[in-house]
Amino acid sequence: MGWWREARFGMFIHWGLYAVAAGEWKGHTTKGAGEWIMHTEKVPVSDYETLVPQFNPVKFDAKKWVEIAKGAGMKYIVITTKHHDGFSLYDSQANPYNVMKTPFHRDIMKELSDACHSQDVKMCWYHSILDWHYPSDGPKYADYSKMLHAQVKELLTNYGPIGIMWFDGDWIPQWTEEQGEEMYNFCREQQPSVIVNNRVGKGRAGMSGLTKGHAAGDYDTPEQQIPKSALTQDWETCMTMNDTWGFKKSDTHWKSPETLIRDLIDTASKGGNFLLNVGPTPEGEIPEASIERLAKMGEWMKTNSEAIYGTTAGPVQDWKGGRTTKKGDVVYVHVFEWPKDGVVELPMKQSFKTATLLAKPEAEVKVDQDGENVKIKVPADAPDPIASVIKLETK
Ligand code: FHN
Repeated sequence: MGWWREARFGMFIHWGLYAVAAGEWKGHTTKGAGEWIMHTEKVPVSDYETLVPQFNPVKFDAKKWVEIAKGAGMKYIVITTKHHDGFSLYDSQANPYNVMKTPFHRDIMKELSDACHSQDVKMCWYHSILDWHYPSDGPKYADYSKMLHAQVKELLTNYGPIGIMWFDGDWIPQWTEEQGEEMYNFCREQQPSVIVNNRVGKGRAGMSGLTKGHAAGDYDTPEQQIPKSALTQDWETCMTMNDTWGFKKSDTHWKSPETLIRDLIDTASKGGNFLLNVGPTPEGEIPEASIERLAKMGEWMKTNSEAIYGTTAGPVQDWKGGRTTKKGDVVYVHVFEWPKDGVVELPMKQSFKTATLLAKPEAEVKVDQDGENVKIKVPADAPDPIASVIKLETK
């Protein structure tokens, strides 16, 4: 888990036939998320398949997508190789319902994995156990499970080193914890160092993304929420930037850059990873609104990434002034509300020798300890209105 704990920040990509629908079906805007349109609008398989000849994302540019992720400070990319609609974005022998049957006729996963490997970004695969195109119930289920294993084998054999197998659609009754354990081992047989999330089995059953008791998988996957407090096991929050995972043209409910940066800090302050989603357009572009927000996050990370990468949960939790993260003896104080009296106060008995503003290392910052609290005397103005980081060192 070393690289994963170091990374702290990744890009989720939900892309597939549903991007062509863009959240609309026969002139009606779907209520649910873009990638659920086949189910929400009760689209028969044969009707949904009419999207196949329309999938031609001529503006797709793997190198550009990876540059955007890297520019935001993201260290890994998790992309939907197959979502619940059953359509695969790569040249699959196991699943003929795939991108090679579209006018685009290119192996998107090959192009993206090559771009990731050349830019030192970890390539990771999302793969749905639930499959609306291949009815995975009743006697046919054994055949489906064979196809599922064959796809996982392709994905872990043909595209170089893969960081994570990110399973989803785990809730279907036909899929059991035992099958999850077997699939976990199967993945590790293909690539011994691949990380597998807790949706490979029934790990997230019963609680919002937290593993109850023992279940297969290397980390927990809370979704659209950041746990209230630090967890003991490894975990990653996945989140949308608006309200949909797959592209939906009507969804312009974008979170602000401030919210997104503070969500990243909040997640890291509790020892978790932040997997932030983009839903590319039918033309193959990451939406402009997403690019703008990722660029703002990248600006903040350029100055402050040492307070995120490789950190663990901070020593002060539930602090109203902001958050804390930790790296060995160093404590990073992420100040959200800059103090009017020029003193940042933290309920900590520990003493520190030096305090440095990451955004203004030349600024004079004094740190004292009054027995109960650390008191940091800071300049009148916050160097960064969203989050200003103070690095506290003991030596
Ligand atoms: O149903 C999916 C949903 O479409 C999306 O992929 C999210 C992302 O984690 N996972 C499932 C809902 O939990």
